[in-house]
Order: sequence, then structure tokens, then C-alpha cells
Amino acid sequence: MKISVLTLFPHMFAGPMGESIIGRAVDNNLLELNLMNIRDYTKNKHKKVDDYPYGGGAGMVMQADPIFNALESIDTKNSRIIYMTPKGKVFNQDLAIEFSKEEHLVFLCGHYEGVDQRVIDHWVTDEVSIGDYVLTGGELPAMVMIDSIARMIPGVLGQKVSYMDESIYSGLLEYPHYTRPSEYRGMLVPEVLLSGNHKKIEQWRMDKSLEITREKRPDLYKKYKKL
Ligand code: 6GU
Repeated sequence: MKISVLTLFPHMFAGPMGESIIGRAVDNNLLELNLMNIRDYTKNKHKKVDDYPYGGGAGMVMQADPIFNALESIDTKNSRIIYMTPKGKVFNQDLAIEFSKEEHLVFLCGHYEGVDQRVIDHWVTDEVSIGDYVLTGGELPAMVMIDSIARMIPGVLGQKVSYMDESIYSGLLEYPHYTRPSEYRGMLVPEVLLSGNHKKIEQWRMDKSLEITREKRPDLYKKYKKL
């Protein structure tokens, strides 16, 4: 999969997208990350990317021209063009799965008061938010989405770990995990996990998942029970 990011702050992506699982996915060519600095696509001497809003009001608006130029410099034929905005549809696991099947995703990160509406009307296929709170820009939301989408690309998590039996995907929250030692400061690992009885362990994990979901996320629990 290829992911292009249009941003005024490409350096924000270097750390988070260069480490651990996502970093390895890039190194192994399972994911191509194309970071584009919108400022590089200005045609004025001062590389100005924003201006005052027509009609007045606080803040600045990102101008259409640099963003149009940037988008015209790449192949957007088979692409979803995603604008990060608190006004968008709220991101969830189903959307992550849907986006993970695309060949090219383009993330447009707004800053200040956002981008000129004509960019959205002309280019954007999806407006997405990551939750009901306001951030200073679309970069962190884009990284959140890239992380959750990239880990669903076949091969990214490796063969042993599967996203299919973890929290949310199944509709339930995950059971608790323990590792050595079996006793730590007087606290014991549940006996059943040391038993070697795989059927019993499965049952215990399922029971715990149900219990934790019912306690912590009654909304998910009700949905699961209705399926
Ligand atoms: Cl996508 N952008 C901004 N600025 N704030 C947000 C958001 C996006 N999602 C939640 N809050």
C-alpha cells in the first residue's frame, strides 16, 4: 500500500512512523510513505500557504493553490483522498479495515482554521475525525489512522499475531495477559493459565472478555449480545 501525506509539518511523522511495527513495514516495503510538504508546492516567492478568511473572523485558512498543485503532482486515479477534520465521520475499526484494502491513500492535514472549501469540494473523497475533541491540526489524527490501517496490511503484524482475535475486532474487549514470574510480590497468575488445559484456558479468556466488556463498555456488550 502507498500512503501520501500532505502536511505543513512532515517532520512530525518521522519519529512515530519510523519506529517499531510501522517502521518495519516501511523498511520491508509493505508500506510506502510519501511525505509531501505543502509549502514546497507554493508558486509565490514567500512560500505563503495561508491567508485571512473571506467574511472575516479569527484565524487563517490554508489556500487552495499549493494543495491543488501538490495533488496534481501525484497519481490520484485509484486513491482515497482523506481530509482530517473534526467535522468528519468518526474513525473506527470498520473504517480502518475498509481503508486497509485500498492501493493508495492520501491524507490531507489541515492546520489553523482548516483549508479552503474548494479543496474539499474538488478533491476530497472522505472527511474523517478521530473523535469528539478538537486538536490543533490533522497530523496526529493522520498518524493514528495510518497506524491502525497499516497494521491490517497482510504481513505487517507477522504470522503469529493476528488482529482478528483482539479487542474491538471481535466486538469484545480483550482478556488480561500475564507473563513470568507466576508470583510477583505476592500476586499470583490465575491458576488456569498454568494448567496447560487449552480448552479451559479458552473458556476462561472468553468469560473474562465478556465480563470486562460488560463492565467497561456496556454499549459494546449490548451490541455483541444482539449479534
Ligand atoms: Cl481529524 N482534526 C482536528 N483538528 N481535530 C480533531 C480531529 C481531526 N479528530 C478529532 N479531533
